[in-house]
Amino acid sequence: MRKKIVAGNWKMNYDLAETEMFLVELKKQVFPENVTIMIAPAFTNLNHCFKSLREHPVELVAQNMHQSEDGAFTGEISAKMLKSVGTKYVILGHSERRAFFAEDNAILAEKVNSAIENELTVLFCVGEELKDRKDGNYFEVIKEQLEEGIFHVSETAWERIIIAYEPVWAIGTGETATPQQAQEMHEFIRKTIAENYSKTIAESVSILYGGSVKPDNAAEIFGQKDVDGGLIGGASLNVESFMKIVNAFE
Ligand code: G2H
Repeated sequence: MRKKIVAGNWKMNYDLAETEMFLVELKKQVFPENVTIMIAPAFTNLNHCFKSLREHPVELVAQNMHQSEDGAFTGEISAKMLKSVGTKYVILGHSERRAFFAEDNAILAEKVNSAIENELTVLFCVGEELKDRKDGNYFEVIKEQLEEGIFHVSETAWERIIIAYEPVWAIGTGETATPQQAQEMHEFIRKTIAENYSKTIAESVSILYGGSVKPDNAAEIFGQKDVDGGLIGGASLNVESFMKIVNAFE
């Protein structure tokens, strides 16, 4: 049985006081047992969240990390540092990192290695741009991102990998992929993993959908056969809407 996951990607939102307000509300909630709930606050608030959520079934995710263990990389954060403050997961390859911070597949492959070596679980994002969707070459784009960014890892490393399909044209735009478009791509991703590794690995990997998931569209998207949950941006910043999404599984 694949894990069902709902992860909130806070992006560059919420300072410490705002984070604390969110946590106070979040800790009042009843969490379903069949869903793994994750939040990805800013680096500066990870340790506070870790201490605050110790007794609660909410996993902590970092939004990025540097590929090196340590050294002269001013302003960067390593996998080891993330682990030391209670973080178990890291988002790598988010389209905003690819677009605004020039993270290419080669850098992402190195980041994946460092995360796995440090026993973090990677939420590896892939997604095509609107032009690719319109040109009809979106499967090729996703295949290349997988091949160059993550298909170098060993079979055993797949225990620490989650894939997030986030079509760039649906991120923060209010435009969501249809459930059929999401299912079609998730099925393709699973098939591609099976071809490069094995059917067993492909069947065990959770593949999340991301891109304008909201309380009113989550159930239909999560109801697709190969969709195992969501990576949620805007709608995860409010506890009520986040919990509606968490509870959207059948
Ligand atoms: C996609 C998603 C979260 P949103 O970036 O990763 O954001 O739900 O705001 O489109």
